[in-house]
Amino acid sequence: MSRMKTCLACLACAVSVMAIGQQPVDPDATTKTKELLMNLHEISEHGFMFGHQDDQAYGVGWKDERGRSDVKETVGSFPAVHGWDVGSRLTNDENLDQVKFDNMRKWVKKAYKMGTINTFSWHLDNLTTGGNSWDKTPSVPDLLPGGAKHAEFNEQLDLLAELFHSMRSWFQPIPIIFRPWHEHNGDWFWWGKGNVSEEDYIALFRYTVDYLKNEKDVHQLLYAFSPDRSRLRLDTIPEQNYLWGYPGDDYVDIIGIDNYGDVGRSGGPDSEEKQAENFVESLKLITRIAREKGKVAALTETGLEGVTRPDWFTEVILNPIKANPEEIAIAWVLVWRNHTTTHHYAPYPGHSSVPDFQKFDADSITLFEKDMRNPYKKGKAIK
Ligand code: BMA
Repeated sequence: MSRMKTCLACLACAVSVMAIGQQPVDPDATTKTKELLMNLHEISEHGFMFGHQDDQAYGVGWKDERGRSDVKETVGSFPAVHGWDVGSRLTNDENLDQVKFDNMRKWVKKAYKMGTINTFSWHLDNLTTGGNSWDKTPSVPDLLPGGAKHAEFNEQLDLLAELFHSMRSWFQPIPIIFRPWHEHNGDWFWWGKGNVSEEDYIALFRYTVDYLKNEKDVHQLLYAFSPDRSRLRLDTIPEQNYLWGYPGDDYVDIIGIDNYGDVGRSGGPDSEEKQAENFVESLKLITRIAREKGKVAALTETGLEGVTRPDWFTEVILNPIKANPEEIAIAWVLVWRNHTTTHHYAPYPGHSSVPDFQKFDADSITLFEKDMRNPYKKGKAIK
């Protein structure tokens, strides 16, 4: 059943690569966090989990209604991965998309208890200007030690650590995949290429990880790196291209990618065929890099706004992954939030993509909550 093809020519090497990869970057990670990482390796070789941003918080036409989820209401099961965001500032009581942090804590716990996984991104405001994440004014040097906004940045990190510490079940910290400073090879965030030097980006990533684990004793995190596919050249030296800003193997557990440009968006440079080809190439690329480094690969964000193609889930996502069982091994695919009838990435009841989404769910390689057992116990992740 395993699709693992790492270094078949040299079994000893493959074994040592796997062994390295099964240790999180935080040597003091909790046992459950360590076992989660091992399970992610295993899951990625068998199939992939379906993830959705803010799934329990709101959907199309509802908000804060107990037990609801557009995914559950279309396929009868919650997603296996729950995405959350801790922007814009942790000094507020809700995030940038009006999810109250108190509610988020509750939903994270529920996701954990259901045997599913939580992942966090961070659309932090630009602390230099007071603008949002999309304010491109350079800010990273201000955040680093010695910078004018360093104390303010530490305050945000302190609150983030406090939030993570408060995410517990039976007094035990809930493992979380943290994905800070995402899409940094694009120029749309203040931490993105063009608004930051590569050296400073790396320093920011490392400072964030070191501060949380060494200063704040947060030991329930796996760390994800997730460049954006649109700014990755796949034709020439894609590995090198992918690794722009890579903080190092000691700082990254998950080799991610965000990809909205190859999944049917119109108005871009590439034809539908070219997009499909690039989609596959980008997933092969992260699989290759993850295997070389002993890490886990994941499609950390994707989606077609409004799911305007009714067969999107099977034709654009599932079938291309299924067609490359040896070369694509990703642990999850996360689609973005369901906000309105025009800004949503998962189906909702009555939407034209529901029948296809049900087919996607029925396929044996896609994993939803109902397929999960206990991803925090080695070897017991899926049913
Ligand atoms: C974007 C949009 C915004 C949202 C932001 C952060 O893609 O969905 O509406 O505020 O992500 O979640």
